[in-house]
Amino acid sequence: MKLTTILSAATLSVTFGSSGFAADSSDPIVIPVHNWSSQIVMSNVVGLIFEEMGNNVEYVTTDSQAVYESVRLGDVSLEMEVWEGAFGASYRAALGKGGLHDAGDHDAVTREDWWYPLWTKEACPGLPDWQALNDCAHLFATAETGEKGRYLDGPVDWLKHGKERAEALGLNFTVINAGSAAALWAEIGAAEADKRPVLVFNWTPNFAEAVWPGEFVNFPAWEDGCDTDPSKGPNPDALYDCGNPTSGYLKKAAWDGMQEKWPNAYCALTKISFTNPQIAEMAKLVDTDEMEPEEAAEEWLAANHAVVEPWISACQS
Ligand code: TMO
Repeated sequence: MKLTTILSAATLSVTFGSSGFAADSSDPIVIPVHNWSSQIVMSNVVGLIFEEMGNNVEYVTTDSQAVYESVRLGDVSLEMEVWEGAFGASYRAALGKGGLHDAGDHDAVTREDWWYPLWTKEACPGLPDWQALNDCAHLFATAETGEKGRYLDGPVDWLKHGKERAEALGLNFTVINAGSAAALWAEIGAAEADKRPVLVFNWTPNFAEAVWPGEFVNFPAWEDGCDTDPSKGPNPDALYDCGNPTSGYLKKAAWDGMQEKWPNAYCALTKISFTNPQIAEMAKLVDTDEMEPEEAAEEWLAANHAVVEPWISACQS
């Protein structure tokens, strides 16, 4: 090769290498997946984006609380859905120990809490105020719960502290953990035909809002420290006597080593930001349209490539 050719090749890569000479490691970026549809689909969409940028990726199914320790230690590389209500405490604990950091917020605004389909309010018109719940508890009673109302909370690893909430606020409800997200949708579906009042854990953005109009119960407003300081919230002796944040964040978290090991993928991660409708659509493709999450991710990405293209092109070396 002539010297001039070598020089101009070097010049070209300086000119066009938007992130310098650093190339991403060929080691797989390890992406954790959990037990609700939008997170699984979104994680697969992001995996496809990284593959399009020339990276290798690997998916691991992990507990949605323990994952923050795994990100901190670099066993997994990132987390795509840090919901403030469910995971804020575990995320903050891992942040405090060091090893992971905030990789930016999604555009989405989130809420996770006790929820009912609208027909429930016809039977219990004092809703959505939480103080209406005890007068209506009998409407939610089942053979299993006797005199008390039934509240179907999320799977245990979402740590919703429903039992503590019911106790702290003196609610005449038995709190039962669903075995899976699907069990929540089955509970609503089974109540729909005869418009039976039903109370379940739900969240937004989700597919459910397009299927069943409904409302969250309004609990005493969230105060920082409600989960660590009994003096927060209306019951001076109890934790968890507040609702979840009503306009919660949805963050991305990254292992501190990610930027150096996969600079281009990391750059894209910091730019990725999904909206409420985009996340609801990811869930719908699985929960309503019954696609496999991998297939749903391909479908979503094919329909929305223009959304992600700027994140890729801004970060490719
Ligand atoms: C963590 N989740 C979105 C299921 O509430």
